Amino acid sequence: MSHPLIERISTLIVDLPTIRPHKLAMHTMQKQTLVIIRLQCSDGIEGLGEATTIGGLAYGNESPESIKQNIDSYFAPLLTGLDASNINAAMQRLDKVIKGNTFARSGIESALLDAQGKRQGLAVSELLGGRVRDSLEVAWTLASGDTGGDIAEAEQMLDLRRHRIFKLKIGANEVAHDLRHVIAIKRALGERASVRVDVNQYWDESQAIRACQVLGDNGIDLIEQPISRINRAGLVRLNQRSPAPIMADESIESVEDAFSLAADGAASIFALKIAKNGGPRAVLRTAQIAEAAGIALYGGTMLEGSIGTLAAAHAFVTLNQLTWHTELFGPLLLTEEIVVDAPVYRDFALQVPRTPGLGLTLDEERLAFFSRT
Ligand code: MUC
Ligand code: MG
Repeated sequence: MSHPLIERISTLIVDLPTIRPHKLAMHTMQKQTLVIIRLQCSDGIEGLGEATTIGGLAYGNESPESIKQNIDSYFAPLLTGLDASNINAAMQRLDKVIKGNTFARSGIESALLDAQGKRQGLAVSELLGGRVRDSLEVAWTLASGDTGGDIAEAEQMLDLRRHRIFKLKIGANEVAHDLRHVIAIKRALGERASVRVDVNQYWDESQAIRACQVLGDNGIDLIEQPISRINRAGLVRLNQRSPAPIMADESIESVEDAFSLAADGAASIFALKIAKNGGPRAVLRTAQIAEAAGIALYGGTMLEGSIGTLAAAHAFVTLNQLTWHTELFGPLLLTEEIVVDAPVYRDFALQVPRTPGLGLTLDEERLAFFSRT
């Protein structure tokens, strides 16, 4: 039997507006930029992937422009002509000659999985060993920058039965100001919602010691990446003394990071992101490390559009326990779509399609309209 070959890999940068400014400690988003990957195979099947980050270089080591350039110049020539149905062989070829670049790698792995799923008539979750759930509860991030506005937004989400878990992005302001903001929101929502914070590494240990105590004492359920990923020893100490559990996000830039964090006891929850680990299969290796170490799991996002969001979702539905649920709300933050059928959100959860591959079809007209030329 002849194998389908990878014939061509093309990349497109797409800019989509957000529904409101999204204020993070390191960057205020007015739009999101997606890198869309189209992987054409000799059997006529096309695999779709997405490699997306936040705020150019504000979050990680790769920007949309560098992702596109690196895939075009380095990834595509290595992969062209390989067997499209052998994902292990293709990804190991990349491992051999390309260091890092997990965001780009994740987009490529997603596209290979999408193509193989379409070829075999299987959803990506089935290729990954089989799903144990059909939907994923999804948190919403309150990041309008205004306490009253955030409370109104949360109330609306509760009324719509869209979200009942809220993550607050803090760290840009004085600690005391941020703590007042968080406590006011928790008081307004009470037991109707789980309220969590993401500091995106903006505190130092001396600030975090007290702030974690105050947050825990005021009913905040989880504290994400309070200090720099560089200060591993500080994270270990915080994990031991904080009354609210500490989640590692930026600390995990690879599967190997996950292993050393687990070995050091630096967090009791891991934020899984396909982009940080190099794809839906790679993120499951991080999940396995966490499971072995007794670390709880959370399905994170880089605020991807529909393609990247479903690539992550297909991996997350295969997990045994997802104690802290997910934040796969990226498509809901955007005012526009580039796929024909947008992912469905219902009853606080994302419904993960059972159709072949990722379960998405590009809307060629919308894609062309929003693509950079
Ligand atoms: C992060 O650091 O977790 C996820 C949701 C959101 O609003 O920003 C991100 C990135
Ligand atoms: Mg985070």
